Parts: sequence; structure tokens; C-alpha cells
Amino acid sequence: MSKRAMITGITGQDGSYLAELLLDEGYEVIGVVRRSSTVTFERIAHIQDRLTLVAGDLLDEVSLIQVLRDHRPDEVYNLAAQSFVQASWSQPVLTGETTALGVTRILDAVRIVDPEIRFYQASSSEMFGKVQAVPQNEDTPFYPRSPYGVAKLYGHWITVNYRESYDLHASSGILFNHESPRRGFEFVTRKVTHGVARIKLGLDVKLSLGNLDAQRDWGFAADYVRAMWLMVQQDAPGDFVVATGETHAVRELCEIAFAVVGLDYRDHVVIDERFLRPAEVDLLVGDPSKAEKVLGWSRDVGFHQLIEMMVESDMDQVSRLIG
Ligand code: NAP
Ligand code: G4F
Repeated sequence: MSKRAMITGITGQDGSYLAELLLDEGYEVIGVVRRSSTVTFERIAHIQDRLTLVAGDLLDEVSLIQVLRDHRPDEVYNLAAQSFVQASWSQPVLTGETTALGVTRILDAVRIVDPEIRFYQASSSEMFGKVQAVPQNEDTPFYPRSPYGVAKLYGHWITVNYRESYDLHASSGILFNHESPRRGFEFVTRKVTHGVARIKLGLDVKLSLGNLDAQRDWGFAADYVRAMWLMVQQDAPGDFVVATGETHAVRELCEIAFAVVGLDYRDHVVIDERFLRPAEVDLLVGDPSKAEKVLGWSRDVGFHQLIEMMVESDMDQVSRLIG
């Protein structure tokens, strides 16, 4: 009999790649979607007829209990969150409600409906924030630098706590930045690759950015959702860092992305203070040794290839838009 998985955040970047992976693995996939005034299914439109979409919200525990009761999944992947760091300063309480307390709501729903359900929590390298060691691994102390990072740290620890308190098979994946052509436009990689396409095709001249010196460990989302699934397949649950082990500055991202279409970023990028953050995370670089050793995980796509793929996809998308 095929396994059944439930994904919160299925309409997001990672949700769409994870749904594809689970369908390929023969799972029946249930996607939890929240009510909104417009439909946000673009990322899953190509597989929508193979998914069961159900209404639920991380802000509403009863809705989560109900969808678990109705569909009885074997595995739950909690990917839903207010995931944009910059927005967490202007909406700190909403971020806490969704990204922190939302994790307790779904864990509690799992515990109440069926504690045998295996659980994955989408934790983040933002929890390392003002880094206490380089590179960061599962033993590195946390020091979050944004309301989002603080909320994710709560989500991480409540997952550990429910694992220890109730013996749940609950794992926390501490994932470093991962990107793709499906990345939201507000995140810096997509903002740059989409901006490059608009400039190359004559729609814009300038691209406004914030801190060009910030460094991130950027991987490809499709590689990272494989690590999520592998964690849930282990006999014992645990915490795993998923990263490339390489770090690049935003400036280098710009250099590469503009060069893909034969442009020089220095002719187009301008600094706009609105995109600077009240507190910055300067240097994230992860050590994925545990995931490589225990899960047998490795990545297929490198940084340069990732940025090229995103620029090419945005060139196609913007070209189609302007006809
Ligand atoms: P994303 O594209 O922003 O997707 C977020 C998803 O959460 C969307 O499907 C969104 O639904 C849903 N959501 C938001 N609030 C909700 C609520 N109250 N109830 C139910 N669903 C809600 O994020 P992503 O990049 O795929 O990331 C997936 C997860 O991994 C997030 O938890 C993120 O914080 C975490 N993470 C991401 C990265 C990364 O680099 N991408 C790294 C580490 C951790 P709508 O479509 O309705 O908005
Ligand atoms: O692309 P970002 O907005 O991603 P950030 O803040 O690292 O968060 C992402 O990765 C986390 C994992 O560490 C996830 F947990 C989280 O959900 C999200 O997916 O910004 C990356 C860096 C920052 O240092 C920022 O200051 O890029 C810098 N940056 C410079 N100019 C900019 C811009 N970021 C954005 N979004 N927009 C700019 O114009």
C-alpha cells in the first residue's frame, strides 16, 4: 500500500519540490492550503491533479486536527511559515504566531490524532544568526538576529521537546539558504535574477539592493527536499544541518547573474537603505558532514549552475510576458 504524506506550505518553493519528490516515490500527497482571496497554486499547477488539497491554517489548531483526522497521513512535513526575514521586523507577532507557535499547533495535532505519525520541521540557518563558530554544525550554539530567527529557534526546540516528551519521530532539518526558479521574488537571489532579466530585456535600468557584503551558503531547493525526506525515513529522528559548505557574497551573486547575459552589475546595481536590515547575519556557512554520513545525502547543483539556471528561467519568463 502506498504511503501518505501531508505537507503544510505546499504552495511555497520547497512544498512544490517536495510534493514532486514524494509523488515520484509513490506517495499519496495531501497538501494543506490556507484560505486566501486569490489562488496561490502557480508552483503546483503542473501536479495539481495528482494532489489532494485540503483547507488548514497554522494559526488554527482545530483545522490541523481535522485534516489529520480526515486523512491519517504516515508522515507530516511542516514547511509552512512566514518565511521572509525582512518582514519579520514589521510583523514580529504574526511571525511568532505562524513560524513559532504554529509548530506547537501542528505537533500537538499530531500527538492528539496519532503519535506514530513521523514529523519533519523546517528549521533554518537563521537560528545561528550572529555566528558563534564557522562553519556551523548541529553542535554550534544558536544566536538568532531577527524575529524570524527567534521564531524558528522556538520551532526547533519545541520539535526537540515533543520528541523527548512524547517519543514522537520528529526531526528538525537546519537548512541553509536554498533557491530555485520557483523562489519568491522578494528573496535576494530571485530579486537579482529577475532584475537581470528585466534589465537585459529593456524593462528596467537599475536594481536596488541592500547589503552586498552579506554572505550566504546557497544551494538548490530540489537537492534540499531530498534531505527532508531522508530524515523522515531514518529509524531514529534527529537534527541535521543541510548546506553546501561554501559561502558567497551578495556582490558575487550579482557579478555572476549579470555576467550570464553579458552585463556588468556595477552599471546597474544601486544601494537602497530600505533593504538594509536592523540586524544582519553576516556570514552563514554550514557543515553538512552529518547529513552526508548518516543520510547519504549530497547535492547535485553548485552555486554557479544554480544562478545560471535561475537567470535563464527568468529570461524565458519575462520574454513570454512581453511577448
Ligand atoms: P515559502 O516559499 O515562503 O512558502 C511558505 C509557505 O507557507 C507557503 O505555502 C505559504 O502559503 C505557507 N503559509 C504561510 N503562512 C501560513 C499559515 N498561517 N498557515 C498555513 N500555511 C501558511 O517558503 P520556502 O522557501 O518554501 O521555505 C519552506 C520552509 O522552510 C519555511 O518554513 C521556511 O521558513 C523554511 N526555510 C527555508 C529556507 C530557504 O532558504 N528557502 C531555509 C531554511 C528554512 P501561501 O501560499 O498561502 O502564502
Ligand atoms: O534572500 P534573503 O532575503 O534571505 P535570508 O534573509 O538569508 O533568509 C532566507 O534564508 C533563510 C535560511 O538562512 C531562511 F530561513 C529564510 O526563510 C529565507 O528563505 O537575504 C539574503 C541576504 C541578507 O543578508 C540580506 O541582507 O541578502 C541580503 N540582501 C541584500 N540586498 C538582500 C537585499 N535581501 C533581500 N531580500 N533583498 C535585497 O534587496
